[in-house]
Amino acid sequence: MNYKQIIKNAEIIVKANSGKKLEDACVSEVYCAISRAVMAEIAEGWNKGVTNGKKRVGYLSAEFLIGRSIYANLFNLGILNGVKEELALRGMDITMFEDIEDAALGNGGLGRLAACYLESGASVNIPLDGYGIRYRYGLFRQRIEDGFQREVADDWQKAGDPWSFRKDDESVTVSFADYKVKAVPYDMPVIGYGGNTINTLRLWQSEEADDFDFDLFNEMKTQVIATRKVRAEEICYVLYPNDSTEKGRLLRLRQEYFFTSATIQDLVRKHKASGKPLEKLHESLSLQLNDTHPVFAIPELIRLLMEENMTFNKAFEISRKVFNFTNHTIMGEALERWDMRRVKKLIPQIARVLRMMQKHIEKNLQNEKLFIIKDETVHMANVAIYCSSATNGVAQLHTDILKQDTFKDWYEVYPERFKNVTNGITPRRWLAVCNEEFSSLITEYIGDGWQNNLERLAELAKFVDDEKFVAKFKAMKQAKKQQLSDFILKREGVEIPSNFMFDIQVKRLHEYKRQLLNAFSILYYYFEIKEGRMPDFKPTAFIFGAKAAPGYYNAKAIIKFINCIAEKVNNDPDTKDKLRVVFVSDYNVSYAEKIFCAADVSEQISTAGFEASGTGNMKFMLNGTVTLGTMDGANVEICEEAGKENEYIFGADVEEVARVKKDYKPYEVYMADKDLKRIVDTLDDGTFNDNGTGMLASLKQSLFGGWSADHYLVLHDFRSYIQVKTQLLNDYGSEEFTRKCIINASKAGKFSSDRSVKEYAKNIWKL
Ligand code: 26Q
Repeated sequence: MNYKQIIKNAEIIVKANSGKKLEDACVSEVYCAISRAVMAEIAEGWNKGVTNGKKRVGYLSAEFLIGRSIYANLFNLGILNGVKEELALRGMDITMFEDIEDAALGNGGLGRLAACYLESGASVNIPLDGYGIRYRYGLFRQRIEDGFQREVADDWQKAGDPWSFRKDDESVTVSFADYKVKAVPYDMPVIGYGGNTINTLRLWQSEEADDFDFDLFNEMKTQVIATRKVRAEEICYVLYPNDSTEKGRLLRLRQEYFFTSATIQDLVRKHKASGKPLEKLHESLSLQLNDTHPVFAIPELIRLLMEENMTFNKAFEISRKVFNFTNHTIMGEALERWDMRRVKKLIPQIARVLRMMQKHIEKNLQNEKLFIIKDETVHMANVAIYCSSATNGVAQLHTDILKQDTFKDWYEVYPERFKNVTNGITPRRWLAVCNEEFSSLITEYIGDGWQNNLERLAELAKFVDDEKFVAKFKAMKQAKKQQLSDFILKREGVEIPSNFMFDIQVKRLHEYKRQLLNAFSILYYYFEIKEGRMPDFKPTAFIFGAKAAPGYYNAKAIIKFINCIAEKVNNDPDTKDKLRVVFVSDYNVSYAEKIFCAADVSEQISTAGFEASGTGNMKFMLNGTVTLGTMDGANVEICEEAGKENEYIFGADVEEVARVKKDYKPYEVYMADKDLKRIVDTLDDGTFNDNGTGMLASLKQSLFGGWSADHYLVLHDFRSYIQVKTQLLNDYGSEEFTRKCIINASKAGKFSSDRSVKEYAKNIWKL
């Protein structure tokens, strides 16, 4: 693609829109103009891919955590540097687009995975399209006020949405019992590496079904007019900010049916238009269900096939061949269930199909452990497993747990349906674009080609003892740390010296992810240093980034706790030269791009058995960082690839967790360890002030009280964590440590999402 032409076209667009010269336009005008110029340029090639006769795959997901599109798109088209230079010639800096909001149409791992998979699909030339919801507001933006999280609406389209084409003529109608809405598709191009394949992310927006009713207007019933509009538009109003559960909310049910019905109607209509019989739908279509959120697509497809005069049994068989299901969470409370009375009230046409499915399973399996509906509750995961060809976990350990535990009864009946596909990340966004310094170093030593063949990073192993390479690697890391330090100073007003070790934990805030354990360790080192027991402690900065679900009280308490610790530690003259703590606000994809590449330590410390995979762990590894973690999720495979001796592993493994939980007495652990007791006591002994909310004290209580006291074994794993973390702190700065970092990057090849989507294509979609 000709970048000079793109800029020339952008100049014309700006002139047409505002009469201005490009260099006089504001950031959002330049952004929209360049994006639109690219859209014009790719339009033709984009439409080509859609018409080939082979099987296409739809990735159905309630979330796509896209982040910023402009840099990644320009990069994949091969014009990022060219555009940068052209802008510079006009006195503009391409980093100005950092003012453009992320498209944060997802919560965390599951949504970001969907975005990585689409990018990889296009990059390895797999016909993979995404289908989801065009939320008016994405994941809330986070402000930290006096150490507390406050949520602010995320108006992600503020600068416009130049990466979408609205396709009015492809709208469909979605029917609820009480009203109908129009679903309007907005198509975003998914540009693969090299720009050869462009797939589509189709996001549906809900609007009023009928045109504006003039009779009502004449009668001055404007209230009625407004109500209709609001009722339709509220469906896509906002992304649910919960990344585990959200029990029985009606609007969530509407969202799920809205986008799956629109998607299935759209696909069935296209299939019919192709002239092929619906009996052969599975030969040209596979659909991947990203967790249970899109599972209403199954009864919807059965319903539509039956409307075309197919029998239930036939419709079921075809649907079973079309669908596949990915589970992303082990935790029982995250398994979606809906009260059938609600389903019936809102979408009776779907309630009927679900009942037929229950009859079908009773007749065919006669196994009362396996059901679709039980006690008037529909279990969405069961719908998905029963009416699909494959169910997969997202890391080997996770898949093992699904087979042995979560879906044991299903596994016994359908062992061949259970598969593993370990997650991956796109090396374009998570290395090539976000870490130019490391990218050019890699290319200098092993040449190009690793960008779409990540296994080639293994060739770096040859240079772990090459002094020049090692020195350059260190300089690269130092440069990235300096950049992050500057950014944190600007954004948070906190000084993090770049010669400190950077120990980083960024991910959603959840008790099972154990940010609290990390916080406890900081207090441990704080007391040790303050009281002179650790004279050789190497200066360390502990960096956190996390959003808590707005209603998750303990998670919010942990944010406050970390901020209290930061204030204490950063301002204490006895420790400020050795310890810094910062909780960065509004952690998102764009912040992540600056953070992963600047880390010395990657904290992956979930209670074993609870983190399905993790993908942040892979982003750190790819950028040359060691993992301080438990044997959980994909950490296990990171150890397999890089060698356990190159990571810092601690704590109970899955077996030990099970053993300990049988007779766990957290209060005794606390009483028996005076350092630990002193640390835990800071939650309610007046060390910190939580503005009278009582949040910190109740956080302490959750470690002891009730049936689920210290459910995530924070106290149990504390000593093991401190021991390994202290070893790590000692190793930092040594040749040996740098070696481990480099080995990690060189062994990250497996974790490319190119590998993951190829496995889906071969083992699940059978392309
Ligand atoms: C469910 C019902 C109603 C509202 C919201 C939800 C909901 C939304 C998001 C439930 C769960 C999620 C997100 C789950 C998630 O992100 N899981 C993560 O998936 C990653 C990709 O596979 C894994 O790497 C992580 O280990 C897993 O936690």
